[in-house]
Amino acid sequence: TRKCVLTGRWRNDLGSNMTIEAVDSKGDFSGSYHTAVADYPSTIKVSPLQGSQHRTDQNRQPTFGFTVNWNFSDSVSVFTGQCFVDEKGREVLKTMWLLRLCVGNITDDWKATRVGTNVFTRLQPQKE
Ligand code: B9F
Repeated sequence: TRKCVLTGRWRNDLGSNMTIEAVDSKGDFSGSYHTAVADYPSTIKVSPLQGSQHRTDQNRQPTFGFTVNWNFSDSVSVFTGQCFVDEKGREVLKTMWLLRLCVGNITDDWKATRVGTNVFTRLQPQKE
């Protein structure tokens, strides 16, 4: 099987787009995230992401995590997942996320974290 590479442009099942820049020798990467959904869609802005991939070059289907700092709200999301190559040779990122909302009082902490899953596929599939 070919190697799954994080660098590039991706779209998820919600229609959100993200771009991941080069992964460095430590596995660190940065990028940008354009969410397709928000409570007030008119306020959406492309937001920065920072991530880390496990053991660069050691694994053909690497695990990774990244943080998105939503610059149009006071919330933060973290994603973790694995980069797979499916049976048709297409790269797929299977992820889970936590979205932390900012609440005004510690008594509201219980309702401040949302959880979900997202599946990303490459926007412009690369040839062999
Ligand atoms: O809409 C979110 C937000 C947080 C506080 C006010 C607005 C920020 C964008 C989150 C995008 C999530 C989804 N997009 C995606 O691609 S991150 C996980 C999902 N995957 C609305 C009001 C309170 C919480 C959400 Fe808010």
